[in-house]
Amino acid sequence: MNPDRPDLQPGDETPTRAGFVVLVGLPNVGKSTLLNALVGEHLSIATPKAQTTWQRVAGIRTEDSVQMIFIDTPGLISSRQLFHRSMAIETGRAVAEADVVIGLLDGGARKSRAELEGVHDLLARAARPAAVAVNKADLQRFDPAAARRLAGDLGLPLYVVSARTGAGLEPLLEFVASQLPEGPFLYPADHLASAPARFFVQELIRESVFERYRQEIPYAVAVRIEEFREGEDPVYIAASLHVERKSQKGMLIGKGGTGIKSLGAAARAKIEHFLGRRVYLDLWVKVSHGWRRRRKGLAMFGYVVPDAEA
Ligand SMILES: Nc1nc2c(ncn2[C@@H]2O[C@H](COP(=O)(O)OP(=O)(O)OP(=O)(O)O)[C@@H](O)[C@H]2O)c(=O)[nH]1
Ligand SMILES: [Mg+2]
Repeated sequence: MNPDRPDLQPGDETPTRAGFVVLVGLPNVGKSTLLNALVGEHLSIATPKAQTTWQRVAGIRTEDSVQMIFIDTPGLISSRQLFHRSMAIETGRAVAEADVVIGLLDGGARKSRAELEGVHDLLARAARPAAVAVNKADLQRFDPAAARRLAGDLGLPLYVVSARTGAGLEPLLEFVASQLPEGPFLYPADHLASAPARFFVQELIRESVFERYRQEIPYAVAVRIEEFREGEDPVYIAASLHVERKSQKGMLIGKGGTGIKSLGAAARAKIEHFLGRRVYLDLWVKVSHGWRRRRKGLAMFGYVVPDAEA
């Protein structure tokens, strides 16, 4: 018997399907917003700034006999910087493990041919079922022409969606369900996420940093959860925020500590909503010199460490 389908008798089950559906695309096209819309929960942080997502984030959608594990990925960027290479490796690994790949484009922003080439090449090389989706259909300036060209060139189906309004998601979901391999569910049917709560807490703090600070600050801040005491009420959480330079520490803390105070209040509200519990949030700012440029720095925060270049 299928433990997730106690309503069915042996012999009369529709075979279950399950697998990984990877969302890839340029930065800021709405991959994280789409993952959240597909799962119905704010799991992956999404902000107006490019390169918000630094790691894979999984969100699980189970309906009837199909389990889709959507994987959000860092936006594709070609850059030799160590941390950008780390993110590109992360995205590449997700695609290598995918059962279905969705190449997402932004119908509200013009992109150069060179930029779109990266998406084209990735989808062409992926060698697995794939589709092109063009997002932000709710915008007045929406133009699907580039996405239509890309889908046409690759011989892939095209879906028009709005991650913000949820328009157009059903046909995309039907396509995904039809392409997934037959097999048992990989997670219990009521699970929405695979990462532990502390991962989401760390990300919600990063989201607050992205929303409240400008210029280089959001990109310089790594967050580490130092303590997470769920047995207490309110839940006690201590997190360290690591900047790259001493001057950034002052910018993060702000005059008389006002910056870090209001950051803490904003992040705490998000975390309380996510956990459905009251939270005491303790934030500490530290300097980890140039952490993004050092392999040790990336390892310290759990990011992929690229091999040394030949
Ligand atoms: N109008 C509109 N805006 C959207 C839609 N989907 C996403 N956005 C906005 O686009 C911006 C980027 O969204 P994200 O989901 O963070 O984009 P991403 O592709 O994950 O970006 P990276 O993590 O940087 O690669 C945010 O301001 C979103 O609110 C949509 O369907 N319509
Ligand atoms: Mg993202």
